[in-house]
Amino acid sequence: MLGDGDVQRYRAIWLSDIHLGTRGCQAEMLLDFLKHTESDVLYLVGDIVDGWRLKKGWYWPQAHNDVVQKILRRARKGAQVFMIPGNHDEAFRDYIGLQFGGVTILEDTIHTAADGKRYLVIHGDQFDAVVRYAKWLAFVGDTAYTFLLWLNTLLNKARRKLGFPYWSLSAYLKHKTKKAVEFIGDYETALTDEARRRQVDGVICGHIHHAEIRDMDGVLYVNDGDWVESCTALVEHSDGRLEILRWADIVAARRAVKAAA
Ligand SMILES: [Mn+2]
Repeated sequence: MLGDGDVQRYRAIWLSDIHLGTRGCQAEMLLDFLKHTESDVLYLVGDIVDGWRLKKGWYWPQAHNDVVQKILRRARKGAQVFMIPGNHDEAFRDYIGLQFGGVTILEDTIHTAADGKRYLVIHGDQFDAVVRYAKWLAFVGDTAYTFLLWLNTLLNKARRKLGFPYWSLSAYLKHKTKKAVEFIGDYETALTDEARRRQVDGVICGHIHHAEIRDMDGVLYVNDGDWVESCTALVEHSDGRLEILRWADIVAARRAVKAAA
């Protein structure tokens, strides 16, 4: 259990689908995560900044700036920081191999864990075309989805005022949709097929806003989730063990302990 001032150290951290520049971005929750964690390596696995949304209108509150500053500070303090662009921040794909403020931009990369296991780290949108329910995916980023995220933010503002913990409306709805569930399955297959092709032990990706660690016939499928719906991060412990942190649950547990004290 993390107290207010505690910082947990990990070998590596993966964050993706933060969507800075959108109203759906749970930046406050992410700032809390960044305050309480450290790592030797930090992977930003795509859709960190939402270029699509920013093109339509500038939305950049202080908290979004703070996220960028906190990440750059990690790079200055000696953490290895890699950014792997996604489809919403594909403008960065023009700068593959370059370094900005200590952040190295890569198309994709291989992470070697402490236990020797090798993982392909990639955003995942590259596989949209081979996935049957790509239509559902196109939904991510469009008006209806943006509306849903807005509703989610509003709902959680009200919940917070009433003392309830964060709860993702959009993640809940996604699980209720049969097509969405089928799509997730196809996406997992496409990504683990690519891991097999590259002869690695697993794949670490993002893109579909659904955190998961699953063994797919001997190849590990890992998705670090997102910071617009579920507020999840992937971490590697010192022994190579991978774990998904659901930060809203961690914040709620911390508040409960504080309230009981
Ligand atoms: Mn994406």
